[in-house]
Amino acid sequence: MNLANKQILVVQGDITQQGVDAIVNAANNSLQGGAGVDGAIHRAAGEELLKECLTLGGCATGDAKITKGYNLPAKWVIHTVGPVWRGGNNGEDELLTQCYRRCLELAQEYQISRIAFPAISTGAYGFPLERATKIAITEVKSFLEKDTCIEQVIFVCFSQESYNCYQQLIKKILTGEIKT
Ligand code: AR6
Repeated sequence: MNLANKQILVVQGDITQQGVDAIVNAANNSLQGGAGVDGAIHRAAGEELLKECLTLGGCATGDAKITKGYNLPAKWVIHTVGPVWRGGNNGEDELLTQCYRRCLELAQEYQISRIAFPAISTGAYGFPLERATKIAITEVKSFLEKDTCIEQVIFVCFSQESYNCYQQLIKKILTGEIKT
């Protein structure tokens, strides 16, 4: 495992304020905006973001699409669509893993070095927090172990509960206490 020159951070806050190269949006298939983090990102970016999103033809669950960041501090927004939790036996884990992977692949393609993620699917889409957090950290860790231009990944947690969960799991996963 070589994470020597890479950084994974957990912060509590609002992803729209992050001064990184790209922030990730937990969107829906229409890419036409919504509530939660999606609503916050569209409000902060301004209406140009919606205009660009409307040209993209939606996004499949587990996939990701990139737009400019407009009025956001971040240059780019990577929109991904997490799975709706339907009990856990409907491919939810794989689809959530794919969300993180596709976002990181797009970031790589656009030579992005700093990227911030929200806790995809853990709000309106009902994915259990701890299970989603393990998937998020595991996928980011394995991506950063490869040869990539991504240097820093920030997990931006909105709630205290989510922040505590990420803090606990990140230590255990990065130290190998939890095998992934
Ligand atoms: N910054 C960071 N995280 C946030 C912010 C913020 N400003 N606001 C909320 N969160 P959700 P989902 C957290 O519901 O579950 C939308 O309507 C929130 O506390 O935003 O993937 C879309 O259009 C939670 O931990 O996304 C879709 O229809 C996490 O972001 C649907 O919701 C994700 O919660 C997607 O549902």
